Amino acid sequence: MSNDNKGYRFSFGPWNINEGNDPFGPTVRPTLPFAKKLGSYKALGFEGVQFHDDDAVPELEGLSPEQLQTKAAEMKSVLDGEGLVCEFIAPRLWEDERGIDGGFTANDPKVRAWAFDRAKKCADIARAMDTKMIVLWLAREGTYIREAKDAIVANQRLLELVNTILDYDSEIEIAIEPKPNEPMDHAYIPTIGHALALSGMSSDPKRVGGLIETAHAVLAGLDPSDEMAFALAAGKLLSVHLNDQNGLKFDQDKSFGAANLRAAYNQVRVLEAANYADTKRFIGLDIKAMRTQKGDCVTAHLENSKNIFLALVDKVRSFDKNLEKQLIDARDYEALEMAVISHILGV
Ligand code: XUL
Ligand code: MN
Repeated sequence: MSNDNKGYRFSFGPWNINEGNDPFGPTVRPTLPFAKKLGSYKALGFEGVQFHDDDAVPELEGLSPEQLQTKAAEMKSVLDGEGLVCEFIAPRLWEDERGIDGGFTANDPKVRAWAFDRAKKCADIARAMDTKMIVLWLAREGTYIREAKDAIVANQRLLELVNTILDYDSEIEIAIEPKPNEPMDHAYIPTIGHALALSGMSSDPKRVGGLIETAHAVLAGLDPSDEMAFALAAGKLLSVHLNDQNGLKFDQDKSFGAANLRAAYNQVRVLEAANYADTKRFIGLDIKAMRTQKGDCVTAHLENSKNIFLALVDKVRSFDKNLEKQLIDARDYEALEMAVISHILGV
């Protein structure tokens, strides 16, 4: 496979080079130093690094604002040295003990104050690392039982969060990454429809959009390409997390196209139809290596997913558009379906 990225820019997060632990078993691979992970990006044809706030500035909680700036600037020069850019910063509240029942929607006002403050720190880190984008994956902002929180108030608090970030930094843009469940029974803002409704209610809707993850859409029982289309129609698809998901179970983060190649084709198709590559926004991956995979620096899942994406770009571009039009005009969707499948299979 060549290194031609066909006009697209690719990113992944350092957590995608993982140690293989899951809820039923410990790590099976060593934890790599961050520098070693960064070293693999260019070699694999990736240019963007997705960061949680504490990936960018480890142990940020104890730092003064000046120290935070210095550490973020240091990470920025490390990226510069590697020829990489930061795609986004995402607040990681869910690993802190204070965030045990969520942060922004926590019932405890002290916890909410901490969470809102952390979102502002994210904006500071984003500015120092030369990105405009904050990603909100709302991990524990939901409930295990409905009676635990006031859902109306919780949604209002999420709106307050969005407005707080927008006010704090007049250049920042917010990409909400919806997910319907896990770790919670039900999460608030489960779909892109919810995310864009929140955007519409915000003080500056132009700066609030979505990041759509394939697996999250499938977990919501929705088609990822249609979720992307909804955001694209509003001009609000700020990024994607391509991966795959085999039905309704835990969030699998499989390689792109590995569970449903036709759905993967359709995600590429909608991105191509919107000329997403021309926006220079990233094709982000969010993929776990299989626990069974041997080796220290396990990256095949990332390379494979990018190659599958690029192969599907070729498939989308080479599909016979005249035939497509004829079959649509004739309303012969049986023939259209067979034409698509034959094309994907190469037969
Ligand atoms: C969780 C998930 C996160 C976000 C970043 O399901 O997808 O890794 O993408 O916080
Ligand atoms: Mn994700």
